[in-house]
Amino acid sequence: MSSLSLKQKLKSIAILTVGGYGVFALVNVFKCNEKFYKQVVMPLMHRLDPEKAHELAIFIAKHRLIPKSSYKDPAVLKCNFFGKQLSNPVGLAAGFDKHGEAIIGLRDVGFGFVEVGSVTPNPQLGNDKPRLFRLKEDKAVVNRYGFNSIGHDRVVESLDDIRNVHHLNYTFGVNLGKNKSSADSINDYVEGVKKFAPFADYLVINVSSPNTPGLRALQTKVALEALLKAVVETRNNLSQVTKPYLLLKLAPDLSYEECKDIAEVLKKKSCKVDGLIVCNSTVERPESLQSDHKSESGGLSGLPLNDVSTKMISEMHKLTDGMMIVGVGGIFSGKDAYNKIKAGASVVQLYTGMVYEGPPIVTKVKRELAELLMADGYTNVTEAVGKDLQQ
Ligand SMILES: Cc1cc2nc3c(=O)[nH]c(=O)nc-3n(C[C@H](O)[C@H](O)[C@H](O)COP(=O)(O)O)c2cc1C
Ligand SMILES: *[C@@H]1O[C@H](CO)[C@@H](O)[C@H](O)[C@H]1NC(C)=O
Ligand SMILES: *[C@@H]1O[C@H](CO)[C@@H](O)[C@H](O)[C@H]1NC(C)=O
Ligand SMILES: *[C@@H]1O[C@H](CO)[C@@H](O)[C@H](O)[C@H]1NC(C)=O
Ligand SMILES: *[C@@H]1O[C@H](CO)[C@@H](O)[C@H](O)[C@H]1NC(C)=O
Ligand SMILES: *[C@@H]1O[C@H](CO)[C@@H](O)[C@H](O)[C@H]1NC(C)=O
Ligand SMILES: CC(=O)N[C@H]1CO[C@H](CO)[C@@H](O)[C@@H]1O
Repeated sequence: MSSLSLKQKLKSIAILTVGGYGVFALVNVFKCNEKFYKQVVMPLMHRLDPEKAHELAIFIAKHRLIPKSSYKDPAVLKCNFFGKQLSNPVGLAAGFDKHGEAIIGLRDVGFGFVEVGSVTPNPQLGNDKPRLFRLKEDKAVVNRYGFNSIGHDRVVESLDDIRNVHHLNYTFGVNLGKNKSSADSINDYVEGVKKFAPFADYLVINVSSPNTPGLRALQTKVALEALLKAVVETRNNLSQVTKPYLLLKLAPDLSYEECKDIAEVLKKKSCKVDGLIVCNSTVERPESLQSDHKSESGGLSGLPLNDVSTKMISEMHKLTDGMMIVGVGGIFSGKDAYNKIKAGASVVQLYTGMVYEGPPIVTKVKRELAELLMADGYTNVTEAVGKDLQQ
């Protein structure tokens, strides 16, 4: 070494350093390193237009270019999801894999289950671009995609392939939408139940707030009853042995009175769905928002939704006497997931967290959740469900 000139020394140090960083970077990508994604990969993704970044993420997941997570789900994360056992309770929320293209890749990332959709009966383009905005300072996203969908038939083809060619033994649901121009929205959901029943473990229909003062109470209740009756009867009439479960997804913009009305309707035998998803994105804009894009119209998701969602979960848990709840809204950490579970959620989902931290967020949430459960002396997730409400 001593015979090398100073220039040569500096050069080799430079090569080692740069080369070292390169190798380090590669290893980290392949290990799904959390910090590396958060600090390097995702900021690079964020130089892209948000919708382009979403397309790229789908492409990567579809072609299984993300290596399988090496994290092995510990026993404490095992949970029961309508009789099926999940290896962990952290699912992917609707809106990411809208067309059911990337389920296997998303399983590799470590999600316990995936929700495809929303899928509309006929293909539709959705709203004009731009329609997706990052609110970076708020760790939030505003979207007004307007339910762009390739339509039932093409998504059915893809799911049929996954179940009957790949024989995938993995839990996924389909979120059913309605065509924008549809005159009969009940029929759109009924069609969805029939089309996706052979493939999906569960199906989701949604209730957003009409957001029209005076149009509340009675009309909401009557309309909801008609919708639920139709989908529940359609599901019950299916001839297949294992029928899909039905979940109702609620908007956080519903008032407490509206939530009470919904809970009342859900008690009727003819309207009995199997669970709730709490909650969808919000049309509200909290005062706390800092980002430039805060006034864009559309649904707001991410951190600002976290507490709103957790509060709504505990309200619905109480109002429905402990109906099964999928908790979603602003989950970025194991603690966020744990809070929702203690508020009454049996499993959770996330979406926006992945926009900011990439796929490693799944392992992070799972690892932290497992630590919190064990620290509190639980042997599995199910034992902690609703614990905050029993004290
Ligand atoms: C870009 C984007 C698209 C979405 N599309 C749908 C959708 O098609 N159907 C649906 O039910 N929810 C949709 N959602 C709502 C999410 O499923 C979820 O309820 C909401 O984002 C709150 O979770 P989060 O804060 O973890 O993102 C979408 C959310 C985002 C960010
Ligand atoms: C979780 O624990 C409870 C009680 O300890 C037990 O009854 C249940 O079967 C366990 N669930 C799973 C999925 O292991
Ligand atoms: C599917 O996987 C579960 C565990 O996740 C297992 O208990 C079950 O036997 C599997 N079913 C089939 C048909 O392989
Ligand atoms: C879907 O949209 C079309 C028009 O885009 C509408 O006519 C139809 O009623 C909707 N429902 C179904 C089930 O096709
Ligand atoms: C379900 O089956 C019953 C009995 O065959 C029938 O009367 C009813 O119309 C069916 N409902 C739906 C929504 O298919
Ligand atoms: C969710 O909320 C948005 C607005 O925040 C609304 O446009 C949409 O219809 C709701 N439902 C679903 C299934 O996304
Ligand atoms: C995807 C979808 O069909 N969303 C619907 C949710 O429910 C409201 C009404 O409550 C509809 O306006 C949305 O189109």
